[in-house]
Amino acid sequence: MIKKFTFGTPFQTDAVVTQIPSTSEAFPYFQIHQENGFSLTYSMSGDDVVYGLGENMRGINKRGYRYISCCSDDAHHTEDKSSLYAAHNFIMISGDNCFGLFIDCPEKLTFDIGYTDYDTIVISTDSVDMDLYLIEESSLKEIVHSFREMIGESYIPPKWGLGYQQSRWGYLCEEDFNEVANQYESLDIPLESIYMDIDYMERYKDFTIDEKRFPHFETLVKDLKAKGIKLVPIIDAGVKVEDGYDVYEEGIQKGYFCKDKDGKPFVAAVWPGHSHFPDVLNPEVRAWFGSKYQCLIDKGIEGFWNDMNEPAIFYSEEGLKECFAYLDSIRDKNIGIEENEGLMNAVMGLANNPKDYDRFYHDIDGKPVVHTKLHNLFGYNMTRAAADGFDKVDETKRFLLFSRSSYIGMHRYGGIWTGDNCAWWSHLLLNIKMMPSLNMCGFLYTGADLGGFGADTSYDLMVRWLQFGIFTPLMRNHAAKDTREQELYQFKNTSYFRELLRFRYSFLPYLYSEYVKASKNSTMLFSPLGFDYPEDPVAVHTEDQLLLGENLMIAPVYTQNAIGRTVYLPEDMLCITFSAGEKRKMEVLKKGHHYLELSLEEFPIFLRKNSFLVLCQPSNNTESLNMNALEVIGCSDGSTMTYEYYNDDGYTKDISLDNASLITVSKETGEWVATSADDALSFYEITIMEC
Ligand code: MIG
Repeated sequence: MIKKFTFGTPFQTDAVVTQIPSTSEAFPYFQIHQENGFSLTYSMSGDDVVYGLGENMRGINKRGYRYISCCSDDAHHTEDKSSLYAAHNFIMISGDNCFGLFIDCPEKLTFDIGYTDYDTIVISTDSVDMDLYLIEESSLKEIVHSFREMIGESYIPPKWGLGYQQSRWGYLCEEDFNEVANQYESLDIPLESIYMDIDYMERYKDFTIDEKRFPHFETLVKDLKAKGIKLVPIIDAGVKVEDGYDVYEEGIQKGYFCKDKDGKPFVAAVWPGHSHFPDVLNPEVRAWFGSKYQCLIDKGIEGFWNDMNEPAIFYSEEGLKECFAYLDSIRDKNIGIEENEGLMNAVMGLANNPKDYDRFYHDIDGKPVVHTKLHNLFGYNMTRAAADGFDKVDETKRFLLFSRSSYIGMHRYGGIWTGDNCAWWSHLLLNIKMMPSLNMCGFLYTGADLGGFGADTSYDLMVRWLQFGIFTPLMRNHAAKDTREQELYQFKNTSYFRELLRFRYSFLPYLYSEYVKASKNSTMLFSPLGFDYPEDPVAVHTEDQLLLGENLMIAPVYTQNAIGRTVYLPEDMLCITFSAGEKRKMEVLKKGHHYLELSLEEFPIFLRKNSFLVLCQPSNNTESLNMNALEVIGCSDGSTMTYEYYNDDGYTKDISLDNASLITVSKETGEWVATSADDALSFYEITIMEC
């Protein structure tokens, strides 16, 4: 049951697809204060658990800290940070009361979840314009289900988007891309795509290609495609100010850029230097910006990543003036503590200065609205522009698309990656904990920069990170300029990586099937244990293990030099220890805690009782993967088991669970057999353990 409560005059964000009339009932559970902005206060009981907030720092249970929804380009997300690149204003409280709350408000919002006072939640904003959706159901799973139905189906990528992807900021020219492709090919390591970071563009101008460094762009795209490798270019939010550059000139002519207070196009500096932001909140501008992607699609490109769309700003002209004015004021001073602090703030505060968001305006139905009021919608609408543009090119085809910044609603148009993490063990753990929170908010196509973006990675971190990454839909190894090279062929033990990635491909029948079901049925792909075992307090407070789809649990190793880890089983389960793709050990373990020995090469998966996993023969590429010939592994007490298996061509948008096949595994005259009414399916190996 969902109720909508409207305060002030909210901006229509299109986050929600089912229209619900606002109720005039009083808003329950919370105390509302409307002086000095707006705030909602809720008293938690002793063991309330708070879920949600999507892309954010800290745990799955958000209690004890303060989070700020304000899309931020912060490349140093240490534990003390409160905002990342997204604003996902959905929380669920589980305790004496159990409900979900979505705050549809694109301004900065603060969620104090027991930070100031451990037993109190205070949600606050500067203004009063918002829609609140209160979702009351009998379980957390049902709350998520209702919420996700309301916000619409999650984006489903083309199947190749689930393959292994390689990226690095620093591939400069055609030779670099060929080199990556050739290295992977010669070592026989799977590779599905290579990402083009900002250096492919002509001086960082969107929708251009540097012809000196890419003299045969179309041939490059074609040749790599022939090897099963797709190129995925980046698109930045800022459009370079430069006479003669068509995107700039058209945008100026039609008045499509965000304006400053005097009505002139607002100048912000980003990669290309002085730039303007397309006013993507305006539908006409969205259609225009989205149509620009076609020039690359015409050259054979089938996927994109949208970056810098918080939007990130290195400095504004006014901000820079203020900075220089301050520097002038201390020029002849003997710099002591105060001036030193001022000096640091003046320079360091130039980039992503919140004051700049007050300095430009969107055209909303002919009226200027200051960016601050709508801040969290920019990346969402840039990505929506791209998705709508792809539909105009070919509405039957799935394109790969993900964004850095996002707001709930964007999950229908594309995925997100989780931004500039670091090659730190703590960020591997953060990656694990963030996945279910993202799924709650509709973001299924998501993943982190595997191996870490900033800082130099290490072999063991890469191994452990990939042992988790093989389960995340967006599986991309990406690194920053000037860091240690981390393509998998840079390490000694390439055969291990080959087998590990090949395992990912054998796992795709299950992952793809569960992904599509999660999108179509509005369910979680990764969920916290507490969603399925709400009565088990240990399960509820376990944050380093996740359920994956309906049958699996994973428990990644995320610490340096570990030779094993403790795992909590909320019920008896079949534990399979893999070394890359090889099954080392299979045993049924009892409910409770277990210490598992796991060498660097090994990782475990766990199957729930009376369920099975479908795998296929590995391959180096989704195109050559046969997802119709299946291996079945499971555990049963003798009962017959069924699984709804979904598969398709991976390219068209015609996706319906009506086309799923039911697989039945039953014991007949002492032997386990797998059957399906779908003649296309065959089963080459069946292993069922008694449990
Ligand atoms: O300010 O395009 O998060 O993935 O490699 C850095 C260069 C801009 C930030 C993205 C990162 C990308 C980088 N970009």
